[in-house]
Amino acid sequence: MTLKIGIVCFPTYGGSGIVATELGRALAKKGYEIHFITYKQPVRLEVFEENVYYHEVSTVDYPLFEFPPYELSLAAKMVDVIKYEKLDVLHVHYAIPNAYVAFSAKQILLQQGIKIPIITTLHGTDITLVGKSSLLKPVISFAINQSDYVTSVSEDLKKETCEYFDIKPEKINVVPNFIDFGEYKLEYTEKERIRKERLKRILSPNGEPVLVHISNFRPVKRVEDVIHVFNNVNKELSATLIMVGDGPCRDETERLVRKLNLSKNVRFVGKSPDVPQILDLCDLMILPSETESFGLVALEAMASKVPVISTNTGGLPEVNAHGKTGFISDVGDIESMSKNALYILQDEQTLHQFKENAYLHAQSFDLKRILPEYEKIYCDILKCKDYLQSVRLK
Ligand code: GMT
Repeated sequence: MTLKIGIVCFPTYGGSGIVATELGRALAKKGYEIHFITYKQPVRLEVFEENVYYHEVSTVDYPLFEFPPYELSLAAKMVDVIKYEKLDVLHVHYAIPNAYVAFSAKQILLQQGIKIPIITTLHGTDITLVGKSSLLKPVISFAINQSDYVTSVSEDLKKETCEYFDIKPEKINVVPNFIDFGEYKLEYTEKERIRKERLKRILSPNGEPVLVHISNFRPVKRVEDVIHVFNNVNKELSATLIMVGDGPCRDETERLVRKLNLSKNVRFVGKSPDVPQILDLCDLMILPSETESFGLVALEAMASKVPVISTNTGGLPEVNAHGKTGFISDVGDIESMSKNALYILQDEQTLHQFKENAYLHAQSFDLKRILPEYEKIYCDILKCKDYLQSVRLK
């Protein structure tokens, strides 16, 4: 039996899209037939991959519409793909608007005698920021409650969701984000080793530590805190900082770097598809987010043996083990983050120990361990009496 799974996500650089895409690709490698439904080719998806299909949502343009009705187009595409491709299950990532739209599609299909279970994965800002608008609250509560199965990427996000919305804890199951260790290469051919050493020399000609921050440069990431922490570190020991990503706070951050006279030490590289390659050159990540339901970049860093200085907000303490894989501090506590960064970087042995700890801890989030959890959810949901008809034997 080949299960046909529809995956709906945001296709851009955000963490939820990355998790959804990596999940789909991993399932496809195991033989599941995966149908992505999004408005753009997901960033980490190749144009052609075995068992993977991509269905683009295009919006309706008409002079009357000041805002193209995206939700309508998405619902129409879901209905069309589920029917035509005979999907068994639809997995939507990010509650807004995907969970609500999936519910509408499900109702439309029910009228036509087609039953499709909906799984919703909550990622973070869909609950902690956007979802907390009092206007949206009843719609989000409804959409989550109507999903046949709900997962959240951390215990903290589950707690927040249940506290704020009208949702019972037993409705939500925590399935943490994962890392595909196959992508994080720590062994090199001679040629790759020479290339890495050459790049490392460019970034730190005198063996200076290389710090890194990766985000979408939104206010929630508190990117200016990264610069202040780096400034304090750099006063004690000369260092380099790589800023990866782009977003609304980038300009003001670049101005701050100039003001603090740090331009020679800080490199803004913009959005990059080469995150593992960049992390491979780094010694320490700084993630001072205001809120972070999981912190996928922290996990990506740890998988590359990069310890993490982060805040203690949201799901970050579930990922970054204090005193072991890095340190966690209160939001905005620049002094504590700077002190902790300097502690890790104080000598080679301490840094080495934190790097090894980070790598070991990241392995508990290995794709090999998390993928079966999702597979079990798909199988459990399709074995429900109500859905038996929609499981086809091939
Ligand atoms: O805000 C972002 O960084 C993007 C956002 C998203 O949904 O794409 O990220 C959220 O989902 C990620 C994947 O599950 C989590 O790792 C991030 O922690 C979470 N972001 C926040 O909670 C701010």
